[in-house]
Amino acid sequence: MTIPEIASRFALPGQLVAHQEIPTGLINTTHAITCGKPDARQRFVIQALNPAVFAKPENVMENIQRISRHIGNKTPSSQQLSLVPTTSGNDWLTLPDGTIWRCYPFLEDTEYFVKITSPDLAFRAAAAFGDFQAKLSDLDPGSLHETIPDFHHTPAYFAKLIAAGEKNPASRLDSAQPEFDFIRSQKNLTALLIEARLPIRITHNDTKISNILFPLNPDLPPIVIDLDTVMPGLALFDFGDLVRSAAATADENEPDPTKIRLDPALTTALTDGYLSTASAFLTPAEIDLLPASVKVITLELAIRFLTDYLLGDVYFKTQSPGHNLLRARNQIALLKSI
Ligand code: GN1
Ligand code: MG
Repeated sequence: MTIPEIASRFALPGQLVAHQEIPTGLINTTHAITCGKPDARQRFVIQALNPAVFAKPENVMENIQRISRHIGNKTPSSQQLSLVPTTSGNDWLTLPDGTIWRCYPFLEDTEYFVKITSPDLAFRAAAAFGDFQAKLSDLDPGSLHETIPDFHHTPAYFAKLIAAGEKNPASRLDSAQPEFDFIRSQKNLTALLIEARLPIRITHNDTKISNILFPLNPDLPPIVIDLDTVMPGLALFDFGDLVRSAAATADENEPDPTKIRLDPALTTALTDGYLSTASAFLTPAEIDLLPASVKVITLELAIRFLTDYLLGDVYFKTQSPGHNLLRARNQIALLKSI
């Protein structure tokens, strides 16, 4: 189906006049669409869930529906993502081949960052993710589907990397031997969070900094987006992933890994911001492990990128054959700087 055909299945205000792919995210396919009369143009985002990543995409959508309603009872609708229904009144569109599309209003007058430079912005971003967890802290984690089993099970990713190294299906191990050996030496770190017996909460699970939209009007609160992986998890998965992405001096795709390290001032601002909204529900054990979580999740991403490189780039979208290896090198450089 073409994008205009898919767009026509959603309850949009008027004819589609333009559409354009937005090349963000490493997983889903996203298009911005414009519709309506010339004097009342409105933009929307339509997105297809990646079937290779989400085995049961309807479970992803059920989770999003449940948490959006829960948060919606506590938040003005302009400050959260709310699904645009289909013409038959469903919250998402299922095509005959099983592909699921969803539609959101385009959040205008906002900006996002792949790298944050001001401590003030870092504080606001972290407070937004803490607030997101806080708003979901009175919803039973058991009421959500685990849409990607073991999504932040770092030891399981480690085991997959070792298996990929042994099989070496794309014959790429030679070109990644130092990275592979370094990660292998970090085995003990992989189990640190999983074995700490921390409480299961509802967490975002993909708190990289580009998953926050900042309204240009600084009086409005930041908006947390990309709810695909919201499911039961550990609070520290979110904190660790946030700091590794927001306090790094360069982003995941930086061509020169020597430019990447963790910025201490940004790390402090992120910690203070997160605690400003999350300290009300975090346990002392969770607070103690905040710094360690940054290491674990950085290592986890290094493992995931390197595994995908060894498997021949089957998971993350890449722009060149060495892209996942570069991403792994960047996460390793970041880990070494912590
Ligand atoms: C993926 O597609 P995106 O960029 O939202 C991945 C995250 C990684 C991230 C790294 C479902 O997220 O876990 O941290 O790439 N999402 C999934 O950039 O695997
Ligand atoms: Mg995501």
